Amino acid sequence: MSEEPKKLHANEGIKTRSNYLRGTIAEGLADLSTGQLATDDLQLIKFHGTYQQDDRDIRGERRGKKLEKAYSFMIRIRVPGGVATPKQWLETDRMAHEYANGTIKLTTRQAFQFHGIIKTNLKQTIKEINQTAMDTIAACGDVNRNVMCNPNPHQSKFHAETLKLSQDISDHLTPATRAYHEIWLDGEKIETSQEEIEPIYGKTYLPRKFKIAVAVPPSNDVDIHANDLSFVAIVENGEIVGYNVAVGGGMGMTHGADDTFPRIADIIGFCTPEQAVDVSEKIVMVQRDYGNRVERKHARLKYTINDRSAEWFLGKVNEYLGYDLQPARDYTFESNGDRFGWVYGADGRSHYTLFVQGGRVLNTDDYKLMTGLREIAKVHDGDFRLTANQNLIIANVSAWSQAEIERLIKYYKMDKAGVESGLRRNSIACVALPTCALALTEAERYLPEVITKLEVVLEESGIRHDDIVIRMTGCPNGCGRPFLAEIGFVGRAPGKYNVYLGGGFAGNRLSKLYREAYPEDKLIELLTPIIQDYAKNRNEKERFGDFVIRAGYVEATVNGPDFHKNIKDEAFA
Ligand code: SRM
Ligand code: SF4
Repeated sequence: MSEEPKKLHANEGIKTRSNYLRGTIAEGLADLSTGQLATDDLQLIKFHGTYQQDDRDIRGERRGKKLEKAYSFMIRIRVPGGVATPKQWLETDRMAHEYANGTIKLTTRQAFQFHGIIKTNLKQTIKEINQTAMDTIAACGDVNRNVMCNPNPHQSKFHAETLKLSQDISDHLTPATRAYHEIWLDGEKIETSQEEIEPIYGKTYLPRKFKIAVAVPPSNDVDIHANDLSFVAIVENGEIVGYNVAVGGGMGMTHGADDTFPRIADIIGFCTPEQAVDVSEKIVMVQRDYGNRVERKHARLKYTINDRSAEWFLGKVNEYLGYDLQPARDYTFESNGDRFGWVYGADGRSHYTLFVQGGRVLNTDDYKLMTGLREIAKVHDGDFRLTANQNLIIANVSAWSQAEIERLIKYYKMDKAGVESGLRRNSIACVALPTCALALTEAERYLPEVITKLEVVLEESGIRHDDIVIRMTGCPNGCGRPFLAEIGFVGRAPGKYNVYLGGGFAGNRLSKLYREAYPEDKLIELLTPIIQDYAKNRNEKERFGDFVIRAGYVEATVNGPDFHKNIKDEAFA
């Protein structure tokens, strides 16, 4: 007897019925009786770059008063390759105050996020974002997202080329539906009888989100191993001769479900610069056709490849391309962090990388970061570049404006940001509470405090200024890429974190679970002896992530499926 076909995930039905992502979003926006949208539309609005959320800090209080949750919306603004003009910065700042909660979040994928936008302001905000030549389409949803690009300010020649590639890929893979323009920009409505065609995606788009990055070695700041697809620039004789193609990286997993895991990407070949957009299209199409549409937790490209093999995947990609990818070429990554302070480009322009704690741009009583950046944007004639580590580069500063920008950086104390330690400068925290619906613990609001306490230990151990990559997320979805950090804290339950150690400094090795559901007030006590041991017994230039493996704190993780396997534990079982 033949097996019953498995039932597709409910989201597949929502996409199919949505008439190319329209659903009843427009009607929902017009309904003033509630601050929320219809259930199916909550999945569809993600493709338009927005999420419905509620303020979790006051959820209990409102429940007690029998009030509707405090609904609001998060908007993710696509910033192609992470490059924004000073005018776009000023407009983003304005909208953050006029419509959102007065802050801008610089995300781990080089985008801006607004939080706290009420439904009645949602359309106007998205409209105004588009008026600034930025948009929100496909910032989320089962499609290709914002394509990341190494911001590389000091090698402007390579940057121009890789930025163009990331923009070309992004444009090529943007959904073709007119729904976005109709709903948010009052675009002309296409008759429903007139079938729209999505040439790349088809009616049901992809099984799951899809992420692409372009890296320029030796920097792996875009963390290629967290992406479905990456292009790694290969430079020979001062020219980019092509790109290695990496597939099947990803972070998200579910606690207690060992068949979900983070995974390092496989390098499957090399393509010329002219082939790269085509390669991205065909890889997306293979995933469209072979990705799992039954189990959403198993739907990312990493599982498609892991379930079948990288060789099988390469065969399919070559088949879809109609030609073969060439063998991969050699390259080396040195780090996945940012390089702070001033660097001077060959073209006479200078660039300042500013540490932004948790990527949150706001004013506090003693640090007026938001005002400072606004003042800089008013006099800046270059651009701003968002890094994949939630930091900001004031890039392409001309010789005549450099003195003034330097003065503003000092006046607003931005030169003091991150100077406390190499740990802080290499930190990432995801948003988590109070806006993220999936957060089990704090992250952005808590990691700075943990780092401050660890800085005392680092100081006493004499390694305060050594670079160590530390990342915290409020759940195992991994938005801050914690499984690629040397120290990773991942929310497990309120007040409890899983502690992971041993990620590679260049983002090329996953970490391993060291302690499960560890109480937050014991984290410093847990890490203190390890930091002291590292300071005392490390080899010359040995990184923290390498040391904890050599010293036997954790086993090295080879790749995704063995992420949950601790050979040590087995030996003692
Ligand atoms: Fe993420 C979902 C925030 C980068 C893996 N992510 C979410 C949502 C939308 C929660 C939700 O679904 O309700 C979070 C919104 C929180 C809020 O209140 O703003 C959220 N993700 C973020 C950001 C803002 C974190 C940050 O602090 O910077 C990052 C926005 C990036 C962007 O501009 O597009 C962000 N998310 C990532 C990354 C890192 C990356 O891509 O380099 C990952 C891990 C890489 C990966 O995809 O494997 C990531 N986010 C997820 C997942 C798990 C996906 C999976 O395969 O299992 C979810 C949950 C989901 O998709 O169901 C998720
Ligand atoms: Fe939310 Fe989890 Fe992502 Fe943090 S890692 S932003 S808690 S989904």
